[in-house]
Amino acid sequence: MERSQELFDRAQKVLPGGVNSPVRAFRAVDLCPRFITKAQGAYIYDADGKSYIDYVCSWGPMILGHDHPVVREAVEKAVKDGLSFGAPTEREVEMAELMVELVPNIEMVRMVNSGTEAVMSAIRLARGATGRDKIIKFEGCYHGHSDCLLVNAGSSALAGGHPSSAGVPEDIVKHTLTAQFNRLETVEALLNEYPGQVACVIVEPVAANMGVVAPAPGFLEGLRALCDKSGALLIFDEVITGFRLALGGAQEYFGVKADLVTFGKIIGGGMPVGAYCGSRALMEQVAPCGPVYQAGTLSGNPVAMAAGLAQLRYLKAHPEVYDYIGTLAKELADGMREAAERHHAGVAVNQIGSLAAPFFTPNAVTTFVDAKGSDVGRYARYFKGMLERGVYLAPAQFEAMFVSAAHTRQDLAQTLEAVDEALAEL
Ligand code: HOZ
Repeated sequence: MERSQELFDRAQKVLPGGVNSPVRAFRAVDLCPRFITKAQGAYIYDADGKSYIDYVCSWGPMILGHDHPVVREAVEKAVKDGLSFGAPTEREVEMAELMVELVPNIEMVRMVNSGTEAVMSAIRLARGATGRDKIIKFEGCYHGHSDCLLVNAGSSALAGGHPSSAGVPEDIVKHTLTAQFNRLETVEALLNEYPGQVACVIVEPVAANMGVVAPAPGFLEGLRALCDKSGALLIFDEVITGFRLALGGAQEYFGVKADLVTFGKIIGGGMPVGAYCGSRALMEQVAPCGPVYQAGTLSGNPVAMAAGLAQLRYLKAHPEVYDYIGTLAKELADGMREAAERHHAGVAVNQIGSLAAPFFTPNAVTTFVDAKGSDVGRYARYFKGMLERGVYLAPAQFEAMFVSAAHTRQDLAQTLEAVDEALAEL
């Protein structure tokens, strides 16, 4: 750990908290972050030469594992032709065509550079298209760090104890209304309180920034019905679920139609990308077709498009990936539950598709209130135990575990051995 510590000491002098994104600082687990030098398959390697089975997977996009040859070769080839043109390329068209083919209910795509940008732009579009200002989000759901969405947010905003941010004008967040995930009645109440004023309801179809919480049966369908009734648009933030729960994302997995869908890192195969998508009628409200302005020099970047296209084409050609990662995640969750029972650890494990999360509470976790009941101190001790045994988890309770196609049953067995020992130590 000496080299990581040395780098962290240097980093803290020139980067706030020593990092470029708060969760990486390991504050929620009170440790020195591991500085990563390389990654391969299911493993990441730190600056001290230690390897870890990686369940962060760059927060989701490495669904095929790190350094997948198909993605790497596509990037190497693209780099030779130039890094950025600020002009249209054929690859952007191919990428949008593929997304329209794979994702239900979308006809057009606008590429951006991150999930934050995608969601921020989708909200603007929803407001522009409906002529309404208010939006409804869910407590503990995280949609990136744009002003109007940093209200009662999840992820590291929550782990750091600042679910809403300083520097966000009250005038802006007065339009952000907060409901409770899996509590349809809280959405209905807000829509009744502000009739004809809500532009959109935005939801992570699987809440994956408060740990992992699946939608209760009927919840997403209920949101759809409430949106239809009130004239609000339904936005699925699929930054985490997109191309991960299924090739067509949460819309396909749950059979519920969204009006706008946002994607993030996974469509870049590890490169910085995001996108928002919807019907032609909605998307043609965006500049240069319509009055909703949004732009970006690096949007549709040729190298990022090459990486994303390679990954999505691979997923399309290998649908068995979804069965594999889903089965592996289920075995992982079952094994974690068994270990928790063996040690009377009082741990609830949620899993859906290739996403999983343990909560350090004996109670079932189906809402944000339940998730907040987790003992974060115990999570931190568990994290440390796992890290020491070569398993790299999210360094905060309110995040997800991601299983990739590169994880093997051997990795799983090793992980469960570590779980057993780490829980025994608690
Ligand atoms: N929960 C975040 C991604 N959805 C973690 C990534 C970060 O904050 O750096």
